[in-house]
Amino acid sequence: MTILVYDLECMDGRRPSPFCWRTKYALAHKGLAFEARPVGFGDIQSLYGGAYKTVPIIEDDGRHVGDSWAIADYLDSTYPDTPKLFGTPTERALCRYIEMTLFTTIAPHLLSSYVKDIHDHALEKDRAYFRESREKRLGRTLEEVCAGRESRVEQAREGLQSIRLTLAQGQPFISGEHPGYADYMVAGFLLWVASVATLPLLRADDSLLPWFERVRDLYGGLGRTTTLNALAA
Ligand SMILES: N[C@@H](CCC(=O)N[C@@H](CS)C(=O)NCC(=O)O)C(=O)O
Repeated sequence: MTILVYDLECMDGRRPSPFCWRTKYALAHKGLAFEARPVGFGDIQSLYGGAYKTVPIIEDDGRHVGDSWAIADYLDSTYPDTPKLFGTPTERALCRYIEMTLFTTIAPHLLSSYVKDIHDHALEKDRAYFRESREKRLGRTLEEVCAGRESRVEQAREGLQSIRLTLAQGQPFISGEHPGYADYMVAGFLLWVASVATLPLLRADDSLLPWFERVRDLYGGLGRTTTLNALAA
């Protein structure tokens, strides 16, 4: 049985959503067959009678589940004989901590640096909605939000230092010897940026890059099934 995952689509085959990425990696981690079905921002409300405001959403054997964390929990409880995403409640809690760290140290800088790039790479039919909803949320035009973004890109780059230092402990993945949900969350953020960035986030010699390429190679090159701009320069 193939699991359907609704996956945010932008121009030219770009799949930018960091939350959809972690869900696709979660499915691959568990060895579950899935189809990533592209959906534009404006199409989400037409799914399942408007039950969800965001993607990812999965459909599995007639059941549908939204929100990346609820999906991860659903997959671990529904498929207990496949590799766990969260081996213990402690691992799950630590992954939540990593997510909150990403939300506080890098996400605001990334959003205020790349929100206009997301708009410019969105499907044409979605651009007016995207601009209006984000400008309402941010209280300024996208152009005003992104003005002077170089210093915030720098801050986001610095915000990734704890990940660099973790990988410098001699482990190939953030999760240790083997890739895990923490890797998928962080890689999801970088895939998001790389999908749309017109200003590269990382420097060409960033020690995160070998890890990032390693994660992109996983599961038959899952992280290579999307169009990317340059992440580093
Ligand atoms: N808490 C949700 C967040 C998902 C989310 O924010 N998805 C964005 C794409 S990255 C979305 O679908 N946005 C739709 C919209 O803004 O209309 C999760 O973890 O799945």
